[in-house]
Amino acid sequence: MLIEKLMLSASTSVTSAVWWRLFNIYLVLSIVFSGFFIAWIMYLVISTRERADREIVNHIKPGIIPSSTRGRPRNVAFLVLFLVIVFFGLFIYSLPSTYYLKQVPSSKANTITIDVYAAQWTWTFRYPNGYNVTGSANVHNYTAEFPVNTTIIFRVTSLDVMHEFSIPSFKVKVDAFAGVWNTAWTDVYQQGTYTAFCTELCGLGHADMYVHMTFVSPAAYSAWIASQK
Ligand SMILES: [Cu+2]
Repeated sequence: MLIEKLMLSASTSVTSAVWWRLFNIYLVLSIVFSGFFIAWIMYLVISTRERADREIVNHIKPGIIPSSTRGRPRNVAFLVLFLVIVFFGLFIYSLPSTYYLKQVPSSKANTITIDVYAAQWTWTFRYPNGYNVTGSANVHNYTAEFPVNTTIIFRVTSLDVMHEFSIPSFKVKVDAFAGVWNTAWTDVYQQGTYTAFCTELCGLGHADMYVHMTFVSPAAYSAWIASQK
């Protein structure tokens, strides 16, 4: 469908697919409403251009507030009511998706939990078998693999200052605070290398604080993790 081709999306994961669906609805409504209002304002500007200056001069007198019955108050009331309905409609529509993304799945069979340690200025992944991988712009020759088609729960903490664990491709973003475990999750269905960034200014090396994550098939992941200690 044409509309689907026009939509912006990068559905590499369950979480980003939900995120993009919501984003595109906001995008389409924004274009439709702003287009309508711009067209309406242009129409009013053109259709009322001759009378405008005289009427306004007549209406503005020092110390006198113009009558509120001037114009079309009922139309304005309908418009405001309509916009309020749209606003709350979108708000309510967004709640299930927001809840879905924030709610870490607890009872899925195919799940692995990765502990993520932020530090100035590296990321360390701790796998379920205790294997650690540390990565950053200044750490070379590391490999951090993850399985696709698997629910991955990230438990995120910091060893020093405040950081934020962010994987833009999956729309995963969670604060990293010392002494606190925050969780985020995703389920990736496209193999490839993605990058997690720190998105909380955390000192001199902040810009170097990113780590590459390689998503491979579950079988390849199992073989890789089994060969690490
Ligand atoms: Cu940081």
